[in-house]
Amino acid sequence: MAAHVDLFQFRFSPFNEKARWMLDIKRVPHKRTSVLPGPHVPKIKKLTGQTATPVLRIDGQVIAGSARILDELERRYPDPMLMPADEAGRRRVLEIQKRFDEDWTPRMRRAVLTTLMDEPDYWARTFGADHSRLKQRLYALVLPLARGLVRKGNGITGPESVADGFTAAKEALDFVEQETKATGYLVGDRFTLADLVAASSLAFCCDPPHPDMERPIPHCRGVAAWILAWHDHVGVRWVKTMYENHRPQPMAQT
Ligand SMILES: N[C@@H](CCC(=O)N[C@@H](CS)C(=O)NCC(=O)O)C(=O)O
Repeated sequence: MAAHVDLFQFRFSPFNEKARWMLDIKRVPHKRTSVLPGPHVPKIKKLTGQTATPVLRIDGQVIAGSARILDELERRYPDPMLMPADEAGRRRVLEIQKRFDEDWTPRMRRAVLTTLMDEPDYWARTFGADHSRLKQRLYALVLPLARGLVRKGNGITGPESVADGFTAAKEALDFVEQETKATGYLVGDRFTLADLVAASSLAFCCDPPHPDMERPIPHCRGVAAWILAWHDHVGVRWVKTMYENHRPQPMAQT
């Protein structure tokens, strides 16, 4: 019998995109619950004892942390296989995932969140995309009160966080440009979990045309400037190619 699978997510978030992409590429029917940053705390804490998304519930087993979720989904659903068959390849994939998860993605996110915080209406339409316009409006009204919490929760210390986010994006895009030159992929000559992780993280440098990562249009000023900054980077072209060739439509059921 098919497993009962629930994903508790933030819309458009790169860590959540890893879990969505994995579920979709493995063709796992699932239900998504989009929680709003801030109000999400009690629900996610009750489920997991911590507050970060994504959270996967699969046949009653609750898993927090995108890397653990990907690991479990790869184990349960081996087709298509996203880990290399050889030990060295597997080690390299995990190394790349760790670099994105612990370094580049949080640094880029600080920059993006800083600009989004100046645009409460756009913030609410983005994270609240699955909610009513009325709920989005109310959320936008209370958001300015939560700025301090968002800064603290994401390690945003000041304008230097924005500059550092740009540096991180440049490092990560240069990395994929360099490492995919030979085969088009980060590890070996086929699509692996490393490509899924890198493209999920870098999607917010280009908003690839996919319902899970293309933010509401028109973009707010900060998002438009961020995307423009990376427009001509070869790494961005690579991200779009990964989305075109390897990112299926959502398997989510309502
Ligand atoms: N290391 C975690 C990081 C997850 C994370 O930072 N999630 C963010 C959204 S992108 C979040 O839910 N933040 C709110 C919170 O931590 O309360 C993972 O890989 O899942």
